[in-house]
Amino acid sequence: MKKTVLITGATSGIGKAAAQILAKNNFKVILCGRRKDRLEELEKELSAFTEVHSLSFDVRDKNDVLEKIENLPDAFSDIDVLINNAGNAHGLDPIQTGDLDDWDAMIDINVKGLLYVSKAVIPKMTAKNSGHIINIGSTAAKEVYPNGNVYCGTKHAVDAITAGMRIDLNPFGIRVGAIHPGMVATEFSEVRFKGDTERASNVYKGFDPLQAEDIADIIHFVVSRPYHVNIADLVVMSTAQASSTIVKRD
Ligand code: NDP
Ligand code: 8X3
Repeated sequence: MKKTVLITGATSGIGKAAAQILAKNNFKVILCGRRKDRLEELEKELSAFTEVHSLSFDVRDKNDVLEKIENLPDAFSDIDVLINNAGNAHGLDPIQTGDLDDWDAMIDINVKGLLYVSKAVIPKMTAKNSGHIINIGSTAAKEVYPNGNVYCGTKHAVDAITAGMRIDLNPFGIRVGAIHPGMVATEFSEVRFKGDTERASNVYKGFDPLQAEDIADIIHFVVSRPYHVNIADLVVMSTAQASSTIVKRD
C-alpha cells in the first residue's frame, strides 16, 4: 500500500526534488508552499506518477496551517511521513547590524513554522502509533559561522527540537530524525541575498556543490529503511566542503 508524505517547501530546491523522487517511488504526496503557481505546476507534473494534493499556506500562519492540515481530503488525511523542509536564511550580517525583520523571518519560519506543521500532523501519528518525521536541519545546526548568528541559531533549535521529538514520540513508535546538508545549490542563496543573483551564484562558484537531488535521494533512502531502522542524525556535505567555512575551490 502507498504511504502518504507531506512535504513543506515543495515549491523549490530540496522539497521539490524530494516530492519528485517520492512520487515516483510509491508515495502519495502532499505538496506545501506559498507559491500557488508552482504548486499547481508540480501537482500536474507528479500526477502522472501518483496521487497528489497541494496545500498553500505560509508556515508562519498557525491557524491556517492547523486548519488546512486538519481538513485534508480523506484520501490524504492519513499522513505516514512528514518532511519539515520549509525554511531559508534571510541576510548574512554581523549581529550588531542584523536586520530585525530578517531575524523574525528566520525564527518564525525555520523554528515556529516547523513546530506549527508538526503540531498539526503529530496527532494523526500518535493516534495510530506510527509515523516518520524528518526535519531538514543544516550544517548550520552543528556549527556557527561568521555572520550566520541567527540562521545558525534557528538550525541549532531544529536540531534540539528533533531530539526532543524523538524522545517524546518514542512511546508511540514514531521515527524522528534530521538530515543536515552542507551547501546545496538551490534558490537558498537568492533568498538569503534578497534576489542578488550574482552574489548568490558566487556562493557555489569554483567547486561542485550538492544538488537538491542529492538530498532528495538521501530522503528517499531514509524513508525506505525497514521500520526498525531510524536514521536519527545525518550530516552530508559536498566532497569539496570540510566545514561551513572550509571549501576547496578551484
Ligand atoms: P529554497 O529557497 O530553494 O526552498 C525553500 C522552500 O521553503 C521553498 O519551497 C519555499 O516555498 C519554502 N518556504 C520558505 N518560507 C516559507 C514560508 N514562510 N511558508 C511556507 N513555505 C516557505 O531552499 P532549499 O531547498 O535549499 O531549502 C530547504 C531547506 O533546506 C531549508 O530548511 C534550508 O534551511 C535547508 N538547507 C538548505 C541548504 C542549502 O545550502 N541550500 C543547506 C542546509 C539546509 P514558498 O516560497 O513557495 O513558500
Ligand atoms: C544552508 C547552508 O552554509 O549557508 O544551511 O548554512 S549554510
